[in-house]
Amino acid sequence: MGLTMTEKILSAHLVEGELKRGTEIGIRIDQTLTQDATGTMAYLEFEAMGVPRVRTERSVAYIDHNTLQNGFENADDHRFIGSCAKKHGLYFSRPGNGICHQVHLERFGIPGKTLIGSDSHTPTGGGLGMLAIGAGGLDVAVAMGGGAYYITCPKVVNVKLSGQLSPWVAAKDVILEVLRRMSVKGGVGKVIEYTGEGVKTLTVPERATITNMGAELGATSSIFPSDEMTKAFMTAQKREQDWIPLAADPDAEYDEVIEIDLSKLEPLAACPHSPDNVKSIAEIGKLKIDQVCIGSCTNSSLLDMMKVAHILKGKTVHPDVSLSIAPGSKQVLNMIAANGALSDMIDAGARILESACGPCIGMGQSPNSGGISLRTFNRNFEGRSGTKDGQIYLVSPETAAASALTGYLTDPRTIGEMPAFSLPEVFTINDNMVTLPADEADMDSVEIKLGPNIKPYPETHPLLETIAAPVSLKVGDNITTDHIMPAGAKILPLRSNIPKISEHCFAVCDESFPARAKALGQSIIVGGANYGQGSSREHAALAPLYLGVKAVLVKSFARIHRANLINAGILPLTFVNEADYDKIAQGDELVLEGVRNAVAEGKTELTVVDKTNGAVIPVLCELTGRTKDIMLAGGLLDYTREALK
Ligand code: MIC
Ligand code: SF4
Repeated sequence: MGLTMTEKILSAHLVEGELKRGTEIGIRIDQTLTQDATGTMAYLEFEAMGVPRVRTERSVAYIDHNTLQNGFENADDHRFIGSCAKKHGLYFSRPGNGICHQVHLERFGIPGKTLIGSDSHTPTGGGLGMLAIGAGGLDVAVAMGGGAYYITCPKVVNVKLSGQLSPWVAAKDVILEVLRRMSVKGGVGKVIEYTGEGVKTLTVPERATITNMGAELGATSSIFPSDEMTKAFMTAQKREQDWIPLAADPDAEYDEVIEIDLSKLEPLAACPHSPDNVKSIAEIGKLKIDQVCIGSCTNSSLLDMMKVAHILKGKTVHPDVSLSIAPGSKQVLNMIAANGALSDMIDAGARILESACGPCIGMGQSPNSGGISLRTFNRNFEGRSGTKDGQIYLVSPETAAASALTGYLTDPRTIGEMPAFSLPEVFTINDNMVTLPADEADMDSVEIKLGPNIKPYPETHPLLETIAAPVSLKVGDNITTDHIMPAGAKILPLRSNIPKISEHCFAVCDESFPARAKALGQSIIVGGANYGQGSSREHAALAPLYLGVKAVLVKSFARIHRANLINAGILPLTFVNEADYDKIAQGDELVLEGVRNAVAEGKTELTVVDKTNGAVIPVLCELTGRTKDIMLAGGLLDYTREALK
């Protein structure tokens, strides 16, 4: 039987387990990336492990999320991360150099390699034929130290592309179509592999738009073949020596097959408040808009910017619309500055932002009250824009630019003929904003620079004999990490300070939660399906840990968040019968008798007794050998410390 691309990369990197779907495997990690909003914690954790130098082939620390510097906090984080990178052997991409995923694609990604990143959109690297996976900071810290990364051996879905996109229909519309078909839960436990004749019509940055938003499917990763198109991209980045071919065997076996004829697609939009709430522009009809934001790791490549500039050239942004544009990297910004495209954008009235995440994570450009905002980003969760009642639609750069001119959601196919756009033969290369690590001989003299807002990892505790605690919060389905631990300009600067940031935990759902949980001392959270979807932020586990949450009982979990809970020593439980969710109310006293023993003995079916109403509820606690030991130890940090002794 032939192999899928995923199986080829996994088998070349397998260090533990067998490639049997659904079982836990450990893989060797070639590259890691971090960004600043998760990076401070990741480097505190790395330091706590006591490994002097990273043991990967390449590890890069990026600064791209917290670049507002609305106080000393972010600048302190940047300085801390820079000093860690220098000392411990990492490349350091300074603020201004661009969004981690865009820069990694341009300058560091290599087909056939494994990459994990402390950011859920790390699968962007799949556009180059990497197996790139988003993970919690602590998992990345362990991988930097040379440890394996553990995942459930994924199912593999084949998305077969045929045909070619029509003019003004974009890669974004492809992934929105996949989201429409599969939903935000459809990718859990799966890698999405793109094959078929249509693949060769898509450039690497277009492929990267598609793999980037595979995160919104809940998928472990998404991957494209490495072919002549990949080679051309890497040659244009002067990295042809790193290119290798990669393709699935013709007789590879897939768990699911989805067929998409690119020529049949039309411009689409994800409507509020979920990336899978997808409709065609025609279906949505005439929608007056207030704001357009172009950029983010999904759609900020050179070609995206060239298309936007072409649409805006010689025109003026509609008087009722604010248009902001953030090119994805210094390379992109440099090139559009040199070829005049930037000037066309400025001329039309676009507000040019620095090459960073910016509005995507609520760092500025929040829309007006109830404002309708079109964004080329990947997430439109409620409140994420910084305006609680903001209505965010996710669209392609082409749709965004056309709409910015008319003031209405506009099908870009109505704006006239599309000229041919192609990638340059050579990109402008200047890596002067990437600082190299100190030589091994000099590393001892590098001082780690902390700041007053950088607080240590919260206190952990080995798993209790019995958990007896009230339900401090009950929430519904599809709770995102933006609900659990919101970001944005006010809260993001607190990422290095768990006691402070925990005061905002669940602020979107219930502002009284942090004080209540703290007063209770110990408690349990109850939730619905797909709990913890979205970001890789381990803060969504560390803040509950700090607030005394001992277990989270839900209908189902999103992959990265479940791993983060285990890493933080919080017990992840799922209902055996989903209907039992209705038997528990907020405030009920729950008891898990003898839970430590049961976990130690490898029991997966446990019982929760609701002391308030007498209900006896069977729950699943699926921990394998390694995750079981992590749980017993009180989390991955304690477990790793023990293992390194
Ligand atoms: C996001 O898009 O939500 C983020 C901010 O990039 C996060 C990481 C974080 O919360 O720091 C992600 O996607 O993992
Ligand atoms: Fe940054 Fe947004 Fe991409 Fe997250 S999704 S890495 S916040 S640009």
